[in-house]
Amino acid sequence: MRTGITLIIIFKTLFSKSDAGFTDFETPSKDWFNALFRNAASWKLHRNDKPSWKNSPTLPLDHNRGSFLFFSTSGSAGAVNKKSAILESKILRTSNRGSCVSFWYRISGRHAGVLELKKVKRSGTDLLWKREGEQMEGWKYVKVAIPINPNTKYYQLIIEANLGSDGSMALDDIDLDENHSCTNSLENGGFVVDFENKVTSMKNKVYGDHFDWVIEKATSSGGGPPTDVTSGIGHYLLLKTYGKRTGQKASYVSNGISRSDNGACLSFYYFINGQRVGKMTVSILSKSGWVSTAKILWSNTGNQSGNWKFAKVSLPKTLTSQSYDIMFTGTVGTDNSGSVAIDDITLKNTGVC
Ligand SMILES: [Ca+2]
Ligand SMILES: [Ca+2]
Ligand SMILES: [Ca+2]
Repeated sequence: MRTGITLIIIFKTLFSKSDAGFTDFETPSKDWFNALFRNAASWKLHRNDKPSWKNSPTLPLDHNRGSFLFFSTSGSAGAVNKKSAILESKILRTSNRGSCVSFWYRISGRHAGVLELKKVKRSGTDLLWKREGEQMEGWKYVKVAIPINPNTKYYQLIIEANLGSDGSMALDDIDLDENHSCTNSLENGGFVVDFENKVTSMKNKVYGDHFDWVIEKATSSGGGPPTDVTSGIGHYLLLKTYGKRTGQKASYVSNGISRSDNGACLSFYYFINGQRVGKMTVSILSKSGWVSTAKILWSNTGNQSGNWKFAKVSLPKTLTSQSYDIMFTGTVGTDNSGSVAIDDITLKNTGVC
């Protein structure tokens, strides 16, 4: 009897959720449930090891392990006609240290629809994150800070899929930290700058340029991109070219990054919209604070499509052998009616890309 209990405990330790707040859908979730609303469909659990799913070209592969949640209105995978599915968390308690949720998602199909993360509380519902339409291939990772609201003691999170005419969505590995805010610090002095909180790793250059970049909230009327990268509804860094003269520059620079013996990897999203709107460059100052050591590693000019694009730049170890800076510089072109923006800058200071 005792052995039986011990075995159950060991089994539970090994195979149930070992991390508090982490749900990989390999075992029944204790934290997340299908919401039973009228007119709502359910997220379905799929396992890749079932033969019926294995050969289906339409199904995404689990990014990590065997099971994930899947929702589709079309084809063999769906067999439902309802257009929306809502996954809801257990009841959560507001922490004065903040909370953070991350998960992997995949949106497939040309008219896939909208996937949203919302906070539901007594006084109403807040939209925290949103993705719409076809996404690039593969699973994507997102990390979202849950805003602290001292007037809200309890709340729930929901992940809501509203499908379009043709597409599917999938979810896996939801990590919910109820007692810590999202950290934007990475190993060895690396960082993430998403412009959603006070930026501490980078700043506007004060000397040697002509004006400053500004942090703006995504709106459809503000002249910048209508969405940001972090959440779709957050903030980005914008180069306001209106009223500026051709050739004027604004630089945004890091605060001094620790040396790395293996180089580093910088990635970011950029948005350049308009003809001849200007130029954007990324430089490394191989001696922190010394502009004379600047070397341009990446550059791009106007005539872009007006979509967010991803860029990745390797910083070779020859340039990171002492404390260094990275610097984004925007230069105004002959047409100052377009826009240039940056979001989700990630510096991994442990090796090249
Ligand atoms: Ca999984
Ligand atoms: Ca400046
Ligand atoms: Ca952002």
